[in-house]
Amino acid sequence: MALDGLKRKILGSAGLLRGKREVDEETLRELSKSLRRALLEADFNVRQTKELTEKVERRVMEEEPRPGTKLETHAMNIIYTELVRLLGPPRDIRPHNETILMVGLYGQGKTTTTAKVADWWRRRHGVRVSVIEADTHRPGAYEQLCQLLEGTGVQVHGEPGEEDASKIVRNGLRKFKNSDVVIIDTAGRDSLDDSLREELVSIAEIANATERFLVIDAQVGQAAGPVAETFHDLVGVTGTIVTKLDGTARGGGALSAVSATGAPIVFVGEGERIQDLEKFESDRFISRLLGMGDIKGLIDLTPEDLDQDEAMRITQRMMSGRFTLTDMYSQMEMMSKIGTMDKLLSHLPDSMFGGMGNLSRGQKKQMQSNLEKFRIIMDSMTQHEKDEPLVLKSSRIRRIARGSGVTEKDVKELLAQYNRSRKMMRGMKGDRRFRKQMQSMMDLDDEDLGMG
Ligand SMILES: Nc1nc2c(ncn2[C@@H]2O[C@H](COP(=O)(O)OP(=O)(O)O)[C@@H](O)[C@H]2O)c(=O)[nH]1
Ligand SMILES: [Mg+2]
Repeated sequence: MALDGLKRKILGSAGLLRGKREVDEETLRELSKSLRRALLEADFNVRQTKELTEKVERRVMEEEPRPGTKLETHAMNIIYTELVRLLGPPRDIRPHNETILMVGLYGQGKTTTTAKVADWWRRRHGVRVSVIEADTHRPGAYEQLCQLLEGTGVQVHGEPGEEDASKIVRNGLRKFKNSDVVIIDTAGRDSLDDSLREELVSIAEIANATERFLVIDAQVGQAAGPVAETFHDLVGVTGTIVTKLDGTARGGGALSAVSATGAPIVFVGEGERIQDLEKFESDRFISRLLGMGDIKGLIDLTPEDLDQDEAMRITQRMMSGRFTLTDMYSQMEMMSKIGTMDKLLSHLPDSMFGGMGNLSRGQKKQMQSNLEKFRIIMDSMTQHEKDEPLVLKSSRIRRIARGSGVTEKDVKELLAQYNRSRKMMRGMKGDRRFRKQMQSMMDLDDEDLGMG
């Protein structure tokens, strides 16, 4: 796992509060110091580290742990939410109609990542994916790409010996005009020289790419920030892929530097094999990094830990009566951030989430396992389908089932769940008592809820 050692050190920091009933200043200072050291050792930027530890220190001191929550858990929750905040919100991608240009310096993992992303897309979305090898400088690049993609069903276009990269791209795009996703691998140099600049700009123009992904090696550390900015000026980077996170304990440098540039991290590479790619979502990444799944019962987040803006947005949508599949998805995502459903439910009015408070333990468990499946199914839907789920008739249901590798029954289950949630939202809108509870819980007034 990436960033080895960081987990142990962070657990150690929070562990300073073990067995304590109150936070004393000395322990808090120790905690803050050891957290700072842990982050700096993982190469996080000095300023970001300082801000994060100060924030954690203040929150541990000022915020009351919920009744029954140990101080240590309280501190872990705060550290978790602040790390997630630091790495930024997840970056959505569209499953279809994408032309992706991969750019980056030499040896960063562009060709490997091109193959990984192609295979990921095919597996995840069940769409036709093709790749174009436009690196005319490295002999054997085409061969390398073909080898990586052998047996995956992803088509490769290359013209070994051809020196004009633009020509290869033009030919490839013509050949793959029926593909749902086309990914173009380009050449890199040790540094961004004039000829590479010209070549990239010209390919970018011809390809008219919907995404320009910068591939960057985690070893680069905080220098990833300036590199990202340089490429951004050149081709308008829409997302970053940080590779070789498996190979360094100091990956925090690249991750945090890239997050700070505003070119969000879309994937991370964690190995040489084609399947060693992860869609980057900071909350999942951090909870895995901190091993929150392993530490049973350690994390029990409270509604206050959730992103307030997101909570507010969903509540407004719910109350306005417009409730899309995407809203349900966000709602489910919020829920899935909470360790267990019971914990969340104890904070919510009974009527919310379809009276789930009254479900049996078994039913709740079932619900949790559905979350992951729903997420995968919805990744295979278009934006329009998510906005207007009523358009989902049998042929679309069939396509989505195929794309996400589930049965049609699974898709129908998701739609049934959506219909139940939607009805319930409608019911709640008219329920004055519920509105009051919602308002006091989230500190909203009628205007915030679209009722003004
Ligand atoms: N450990 C590890 N190695 C990687 C990863 N991504 C790429 N590599 C290796 O890095 C080297 C350079 O990769 P390549 O794709 O040829 O880089 P390019 O020059 O940017 O196209 C190869 O040996 C890859 O196997 C990764 O996520 N983890
Ligand atoms: Mg290459």
